[in-house]
Amino acid sequence: MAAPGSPTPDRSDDLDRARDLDQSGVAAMFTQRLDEAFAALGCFNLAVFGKTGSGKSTLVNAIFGEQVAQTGVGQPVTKGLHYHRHPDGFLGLYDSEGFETGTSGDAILAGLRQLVAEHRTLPVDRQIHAAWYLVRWSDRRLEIPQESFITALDELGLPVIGILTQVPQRGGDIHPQIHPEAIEFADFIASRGLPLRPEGRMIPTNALADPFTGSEVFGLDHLLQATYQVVPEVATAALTAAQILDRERKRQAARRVIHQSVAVAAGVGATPIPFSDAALLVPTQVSMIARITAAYGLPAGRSKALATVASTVLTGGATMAGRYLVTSLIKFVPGGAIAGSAISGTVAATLTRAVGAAWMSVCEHAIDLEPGDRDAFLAGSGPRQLFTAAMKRSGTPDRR
Ligand SMILES: Nc1nc2c(ncn2[C@@H]2O[C@H](COP(=O)(O)OP(=O)(O)OP(=O)(O)O)[C@@H](O)[C@H]2O)c(=O)[nH]1
Ligand SMILES: [Mg+2]
Repeated sequence: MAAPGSPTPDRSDDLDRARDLDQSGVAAMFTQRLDEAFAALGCFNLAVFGKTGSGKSTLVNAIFGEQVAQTGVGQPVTKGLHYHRHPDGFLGLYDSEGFETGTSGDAILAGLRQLVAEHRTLPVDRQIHAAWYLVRWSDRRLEIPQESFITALDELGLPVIGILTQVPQRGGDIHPQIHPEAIEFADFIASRGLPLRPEGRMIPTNALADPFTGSEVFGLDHLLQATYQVVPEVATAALTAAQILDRERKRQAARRVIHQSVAVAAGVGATPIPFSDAALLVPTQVSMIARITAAYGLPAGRSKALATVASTVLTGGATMAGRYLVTSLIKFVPGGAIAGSAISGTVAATLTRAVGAAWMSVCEHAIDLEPGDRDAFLAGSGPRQLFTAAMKRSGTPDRR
C-alpha cells in the first residue's frame, strides 16, 4: 500500500479506497484532513504589552476578531502575563493585563526572560514571534521604565512593534488628518532611538470609531503589515488564517493550495483515468478544500457543519458510490463531458481548479458572516448553491 503523500500512489489501492467513499466517507475524510490542515498551519504567538487601558484588548479584537478575548482571562504563564489560545489553535496571545510601569514591569520582564529561555528549546511555532508595545497617545509621555521595557524586549530577541493607540483622525482615507499632537508625540518617541520596528517609529492607530469626535478607524492594516514583516516564515500561514483584515493574503494562500492540488490531479490524470475511476481524484480534492478552509481560518470548531457541506458539494448531495463524486462535477468542465471514455490530465486539472475556486467562494461568503449567521449558512442549502453557481461559471468558456 502506498504511504500517504507518496509521489507514486498505488492506483489500485487508492481506487478501492476512493470508490468506497460515500457521502459520509467523504465527510469523515474531510474532518480528518481539516484537522491535519489546521495542525499544519502551526501557531502565531504574539505578546501584547502596554499600560492598563492603552487598548490592548480592543486592538487584538480589531485585528483577530472577538474570539481570543472571549476565551476569558486566559492561563497565567508568569507574573502579570496570561496566555490565551484561540480555539482553533492558530493564534496564541500573551496578554499583560493590568500591566503598569516600574516594579510590576520588572516582575513581568523577569518572568518573560525565563519564559523565552524555556521556549528556545521548543519548536519555533511555540515561541513568541512578535511583541506589540502600546502607548496611548493622550498620555503624551513615554516614561523611562517604558523605554527600558521596550529595550529589554528587544534584547530578549523579540521584534517589538510600537503602537500609538486611540489617536484621533478625521478626513477619511482621502484627506486623512491625524491629530497634530499625536504626530508630535510620535516624532518625539522616534527621536529616542528605541529598537522599534519598523524604522524606530510608533505606528499611529485608532481601533474604534468614535461618532462623537468623528474619529475613524485607521492604521490597523499598517500594523498588520509591519507584523508580517517581523514574523518568521514558519508562523506566516497561521497569522494569515488568524487575522481578519487582509483578505488578499487569505486568497493567495488558498490559491497556492489550489495550485499544488491541480499539479497532483494532473499527475493522477497523466495516464488518462476511465470515467469509472474518476473517484481517484476525490482524495486530492477533499484535501484541497480542507486546506483552503484552514487557510481562510474558518472555524475548526464548526468542522462537523463544514464536513457536511464539503461532502454535499463533492457528492452532489446524494449518498452514492464514489465514482459518482467526480463524474457529477465533470459536466462543468469545458470539454470534460465530451472527452470520451477517459479523464485526461488536463481535464483532471481543470476540474480540480474549478472545485478549488468554487470552494473559495463558499469560504469567502462564510467568513464575512457573524458567527451565528455563519452557522445558519453552513447548515442550509446556501453553500451548495454558491458552490454550484461558481462551478457553472468556471465551466462556461469565456467567449469575450
Ligand atoms: N476611541 C477609541 N477607544 C479605544 C481604543 N482602544 C481602546 N479604547 C477604549 O479604551 C478602553 C480600554 O481599552 P482596552 O482595550 O480594554 O484596554 P486594555 O489595554 O486591554 O486594558 P487592560 O485589559 O485593563 O490592561 C475601552 O473603553 C476601549 O473601548 C481606540 O483605538 N479608540
Ligand atoms: Mg485588556
